[in-house]
Amino acid sequence: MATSTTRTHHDHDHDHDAIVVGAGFAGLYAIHKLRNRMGLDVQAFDAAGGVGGTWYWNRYPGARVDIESVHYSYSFDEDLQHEWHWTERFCAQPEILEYLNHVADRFDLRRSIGFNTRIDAVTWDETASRWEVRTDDGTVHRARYFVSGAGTLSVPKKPEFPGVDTFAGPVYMTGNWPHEEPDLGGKRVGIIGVGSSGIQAVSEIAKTAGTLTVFQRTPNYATPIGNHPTDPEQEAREKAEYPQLRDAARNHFLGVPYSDVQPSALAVGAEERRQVFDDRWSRGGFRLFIDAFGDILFDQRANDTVAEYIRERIHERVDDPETAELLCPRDYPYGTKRPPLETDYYEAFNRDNVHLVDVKSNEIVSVTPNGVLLADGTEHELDVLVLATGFDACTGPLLAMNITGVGGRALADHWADGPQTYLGLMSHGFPNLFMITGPQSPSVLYNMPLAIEDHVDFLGDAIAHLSERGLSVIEPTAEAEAEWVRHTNELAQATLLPNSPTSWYMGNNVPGKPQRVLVYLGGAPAYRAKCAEVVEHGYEGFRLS
Ligand code: N01
Repeated sequence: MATSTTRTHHDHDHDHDAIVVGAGFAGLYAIHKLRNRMGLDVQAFDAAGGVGGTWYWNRYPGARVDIESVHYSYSFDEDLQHEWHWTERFCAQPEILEYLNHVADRFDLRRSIGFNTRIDAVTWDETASRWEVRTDDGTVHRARYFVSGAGTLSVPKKPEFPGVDTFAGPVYMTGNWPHEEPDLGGKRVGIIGVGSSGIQAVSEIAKTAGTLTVFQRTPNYATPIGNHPTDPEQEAREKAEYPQLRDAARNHFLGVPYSDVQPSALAVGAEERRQVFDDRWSRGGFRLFIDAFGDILFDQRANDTVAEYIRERIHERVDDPETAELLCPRDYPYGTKRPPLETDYYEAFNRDNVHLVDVKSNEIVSVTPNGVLLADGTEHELDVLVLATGFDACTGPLLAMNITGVGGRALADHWADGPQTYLGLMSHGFPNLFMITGPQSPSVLYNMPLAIEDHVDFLGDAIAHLSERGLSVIEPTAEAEAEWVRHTNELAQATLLPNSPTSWYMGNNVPGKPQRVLVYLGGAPAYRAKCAEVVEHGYEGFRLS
């Protein structure tokens, strides 16, 4: 596996057709599409020392995909999907990183990427109709098109705990885990946060730490992932059926070829419902969510049935009833925070070395040199502190680049009350700036590699459409954008999502962030149909010039 740790700028030539941000799933496919398939001059940048994006940074113990690897992979190249072998149903981070390195080498993408390079400012030059992009080494690059593959969950939330800098031991963030695996053996480890990252990390760290103290504010509805080594016969079957599987995935709400959703949890009797949940529980994966009954995200009473089922199962798995009850979510609907998938998470709390601390009733007031101090004066002494406190999702990665559009208007000002986009792909006043899996697109609710391919194909086709007509600028109209924002908000209001007090889907996990839905909730098929219609109608809602 080749990696690059040096800067690889093309100092002799800073003018490009397209600048791409990121070398994760999104950036890599964007380079391939625009450079290899369309023949454009492309320069990409990534702050990391190698490819991988989220899979480069999130190296914490237990980091693993939660969509089956056979589906969570690129579909753009037949040979690639046939030659690659996934060793497990849900692969761990090192294997996904290896896959992305393989893709970078196989399609010769690395030479277009400036690694260890962060983008400081992105400014629209109205006279030249080009983007000027300043990197952290002071270099300015220019390009007709700016394509952000900066990710949705790539800016970790700033630690909110006073005194965190005074802690005597190391502080590790799950979203920026050290490359040299820290030795947690025998140490007193504390972890704050029980989202998908915290839950995956707890299961693993519990095995080696001397003690593991889990600081939980809001319990989560975690369900079994059901991981196992790849079955060779199933793999052969899936490879033979890949075109149909991909097609079925793109036609499913979540972008996975699950197909057995029933309309309503309330239309069946308790016994039948239980059988459905038992079946989903034993098979593992995301099937318990939307795929069991179509109304779980929309009807509180339907949602209550799955929530109660999960609480029962938590009580069955955790020996101490008080700990079990503390682990049971009770005050928000299932699925309104992204449900984590787990292996032996609840069993970790049956170990003598693992302690659960409720920091909702007894808040964290600060981090001290010795550990974590709670409101009642209890100090938990620690050698190592792990922050699994989440991300400034969806908008954070774009706003971090200091983007300024037409008339010197900052994207931060345009989005002061929440993101405003058309199709989650572009914003009015920011011509030729494409956001792969941007806010208000299905993004994280649509199997990411496929969501990414759809967006890159859309923007590639749009660029080709312009160039075939001797045009060079595409920008959504203010009206189309306002209507899309209205539509995405309306869709969210029809679901239970706004009922979660701290969900990154709604932006309310970050203090001070505008509370607006950050994802499109109409599902992948409806979204894809809308994008196709826009193209069929000559890029309806966009102004081309
Ligand atoms: O972040 P989160 P994450 N005091 O926001 C707690 C993807 N992902 O990194 O709920 C105390 O979900 C916070 O508590 P609360 C996936 O899309 C996928 O875990 O705000 N606690 C919560 O418990 C996922 O949804 C995988 O009360 C504080 C936790 O920190 C997304 O990334 C694996 C706090 C944050 O949970 C984000 O997951 C990992 C405070 N001040 C991630 N601030 C896969 O399986 C925050 N918390 C593929």
